[in-house]
Amino acid sequence: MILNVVVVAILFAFPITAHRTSEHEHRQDIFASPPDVSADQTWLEKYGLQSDMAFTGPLSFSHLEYARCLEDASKNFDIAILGMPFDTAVSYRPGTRFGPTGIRMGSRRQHVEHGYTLSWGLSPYLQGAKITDCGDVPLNPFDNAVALDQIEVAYSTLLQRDVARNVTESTVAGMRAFAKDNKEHPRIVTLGGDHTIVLPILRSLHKVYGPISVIHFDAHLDTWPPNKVSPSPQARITHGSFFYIAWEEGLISNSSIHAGIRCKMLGDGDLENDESVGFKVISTDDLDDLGIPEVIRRIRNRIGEQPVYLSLDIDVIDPGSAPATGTPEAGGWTTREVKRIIRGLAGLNFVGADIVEVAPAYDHADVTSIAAADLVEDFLSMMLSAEPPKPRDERKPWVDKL
Ligand SMILES: [Mn+2]
Repeated sequence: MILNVVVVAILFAFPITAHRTSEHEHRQDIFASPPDVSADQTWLEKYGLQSDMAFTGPLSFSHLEYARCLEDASKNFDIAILGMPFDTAVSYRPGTRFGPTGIRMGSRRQHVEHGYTLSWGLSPYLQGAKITDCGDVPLNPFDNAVALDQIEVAYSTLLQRDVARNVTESTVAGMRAFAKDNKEHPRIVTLGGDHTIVLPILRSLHKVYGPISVIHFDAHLDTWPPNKVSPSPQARITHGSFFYIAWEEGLISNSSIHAGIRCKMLGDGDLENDESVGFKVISTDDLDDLGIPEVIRRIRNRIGEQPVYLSLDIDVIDPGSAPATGTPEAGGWTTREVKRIIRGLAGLNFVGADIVEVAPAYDHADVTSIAAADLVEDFLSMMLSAEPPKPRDERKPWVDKL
């Protein structure tokens, strides 16, 4: 009995990557087999298949199925995880080309059979949706014009793939009502990459959905008009100007919203410009003054029933909790606060999401990568829930029996 308890405790601490498939059902727990020194057996005979553990094996997000979806048209899914290793349009520290790999490293303790949380009351992996890690898009690191085209072509390629599930069994209303072709398209959660990658993503989404709203978590506005002395058209497009360009191109509707803004600006003119390209601002301090429920209410009210894209720059979080980013700003939100706001957005009509600006070289003990991976798991729950989870005390009231 005591041995069983110990074994269960060890397995809980070190979950083995064994998916519930017929092949994997035969995998054995290496901790569960008592040693038998007399038997002349192979590993397979004695311990079973060579299972991957949380800290071993090939690197895919949350140990999900990994596929090269761009080249294999037979791969379909409801939600794709897709890496965009791009960092050649930043104004300060580079390094987000390592973001997708860093976030996958941060997700190693996440697992399809360990996805249930108290805060959501569900596991995103058990909602009937097929979620696949589609790998990284090989992007040209020397020519931004080519790289941005590669991002758009890759995104559009996956966006046109058939969804995997029977949509009538969906836990959320299908997005087909918003698509110009009245067809349900898969959704993509992109791992950046610097924030510039959102421009070609919005171009791709526009072809399917037309103009969409954006919920933008960031310390910075990212709506700055392009530098007028730029020597080339390509140099207009940076991680600080891409939303301005998106507005110029008519990709976003005038009902977008920032959350977590606290950067230094030139002055009020920056905010007037920001509003003129379709954004409202929730500042970092607003969270203290208004509280989380009111921040959630304002975002939901702004977006309403429209199709919406979520873009989260990891620098919205305080650099103390997420130091590995290119342009850190002191005094940000905590990871917990951001997670609570994300939960409050479930049920909006999300057509896609990203997390960007993770530059793992500036990290300490994977702090930022772990936060980013955890937020991506929240994105999955958010996209697969018809409404925000009820407070835990409502789901299971506290009963004090003492
Ligand atoms: Mn940004």
